[in-house]
Amino acid sequence: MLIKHRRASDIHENHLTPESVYLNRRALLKGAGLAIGGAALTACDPAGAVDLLSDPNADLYPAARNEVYQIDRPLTAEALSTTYNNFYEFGSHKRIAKAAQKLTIRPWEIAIDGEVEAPFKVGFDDLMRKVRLEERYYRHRCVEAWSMDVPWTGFPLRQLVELAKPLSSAKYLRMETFQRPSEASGQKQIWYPWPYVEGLTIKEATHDLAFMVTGIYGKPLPKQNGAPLRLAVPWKYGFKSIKSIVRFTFTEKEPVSFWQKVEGREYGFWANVNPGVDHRRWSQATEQVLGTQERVPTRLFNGYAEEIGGLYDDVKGTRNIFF
Ligand SMILES: Nc1nc2c(c(=O)[nH]1)N[C@H]1C(S)=C(S)[C@@H](COP(=O)(O)O)O[C@H]1N2
Ligand SMILES: [Mo]
Repeated sequence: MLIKHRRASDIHENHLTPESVYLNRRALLKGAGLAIGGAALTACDPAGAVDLLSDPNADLYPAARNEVYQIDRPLTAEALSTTYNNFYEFGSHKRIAKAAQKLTIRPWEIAIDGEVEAPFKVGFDDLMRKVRLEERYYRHRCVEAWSMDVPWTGFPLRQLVELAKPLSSAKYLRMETFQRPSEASGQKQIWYPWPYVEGLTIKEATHDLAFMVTGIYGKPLPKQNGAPLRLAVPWKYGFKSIKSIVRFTFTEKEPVSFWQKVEGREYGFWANVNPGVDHRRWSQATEQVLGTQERVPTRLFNGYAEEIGGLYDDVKGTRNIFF
């Protein structure tokens, strides 16, 4: 019986968690709390830890790490990145981890449609057998001027684009989150334009950095971080990294995102990180590193300028890619 109560963290933590995480966590637990954007942060245990023994994809974790993606800062403590979340479907504040446990993630059907050879639906667990998982350490920069450093597990979005077989008319990929106000009380706030929508150009979606995330810290993704499937586009502000995706639609026209609809003067389609372009209400020059007392300079494309290379050569000059 005891084994049933083992948490994913008990099983994997000792051999998986890099030392930096422990150090960071210890530092975090020592300090009573810290202020970020006015909110007090206190340390707590990872919420909604996934029970690996009952997860149908447990055999896929931990995935081999892709060493190409390095970060020059310690990883953010798991206890912090799984309890300090933006997920407006569960409330417009950071403490949504508990409320997010209401989300039903099995079964989870994903629709692929629009400008494709033939639209289809695929269950998340079936999709997991069609892709190759790997682990990547990525920086994450929220538009609110805080950042974290996360070991994601997932697969390049390009693999999903290839499965979808888009037509040459497909210029953009529109992604959509679930719409279930009975599970996600934030969706009862009818002044928000639910469901959450995000979009990328096909060129961006097939860039190696664009990553579909299914896990974190070597385990399946907790609900509050966007289970079962979310995006990570680390050179863009965090709101582009849409969570709990149920639909991928290939389009000719540029999709309009959730945040563009909420406040089009503050949130544009591109949202590429640039310390030299301020938000309408605050500076983007520096960022508060979650779990530390440090404010550090923000970097162009969040430090991914080299990887981005000539990705925007054809749009530069015609569009402001930093909005
Ligand atoms: N569906 C959905 N996706 C979302 C959000 C959201 O509110 N709803 N918030 C975004 C923002 S602003 C950020 S910073 C990241 C936060 O991801 P995390 O909670 O895993 O750190 O998710 C992004 N994806
Ligand atoms: Mo964000």
